[in-house]
Amino acid sequence: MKQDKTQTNFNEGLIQVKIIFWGPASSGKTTNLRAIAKLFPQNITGQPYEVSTSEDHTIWEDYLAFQLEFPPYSFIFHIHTTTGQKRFLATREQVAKNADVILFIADSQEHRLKENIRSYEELIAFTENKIPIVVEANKQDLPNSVTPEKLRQDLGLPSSTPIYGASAVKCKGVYKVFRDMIRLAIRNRTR
Ligand SMILES: Nc1nc2c(ncn2[C@@H]2O[C@H](COP(=O)(O)OP(=O)(O)O)[C@@H](O)[C@H]2O)c(=O)[nH]1
Ligand SMILES: [Mg+2]
Repeated sequence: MKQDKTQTNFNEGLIQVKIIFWGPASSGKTTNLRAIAKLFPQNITGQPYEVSTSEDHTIWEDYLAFQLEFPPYSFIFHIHTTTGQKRFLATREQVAKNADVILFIADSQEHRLKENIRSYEELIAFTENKIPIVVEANKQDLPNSVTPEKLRQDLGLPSSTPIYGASAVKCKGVYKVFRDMIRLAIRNRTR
């Protein structure tokens, strides 16, 4: 029987890390989670789940656990996506509590700027600069998307916050984002 290592948190070498995907409705949070599962099928552990309404909106969260061996340590990254819809702020805050790193997934399409700003401001108010943030400018494959640099300016990102362009449906750029996110999460946990 395959051992479910998420249960063995009494193991000294096991480090559990919490990662949150945050962003406006339909920016691609669930799609990013699926892209990670597709890129690293051998690292997925436990049972991923998605909780959505009938219109395919995430109502509570999606979840995926990702395991990485780095002897003598073993990392388990618990990735939760929050619901992007405005009315679910309380849910978002509940899910995002005690996160080690937050990935803000923006929808790069020009007409989504206002929603990106609203969601980013809400995130900053929530984290109060205590949790590291990585930003993904998703949907770069669409012709009406703005560049990551333009989005950096529009969101007013501090220079210390990394931003990457990506297309989650095409699995492009996701690896780089994921790598950086893990780096920051581990640094946050071990400093
Ligand atoms: N063109 C394009 N569409 C995307 C991309 N990422 C997600 N989508 C689409 O955007 C819609 C919302 O994505 P979803 O992952 O459900 O968004 P969520 O509400 O943030 O979880 C879906 O129709 C996705 O197929 C992308 O990189 N490019
Ligand atoms: Mg979703």
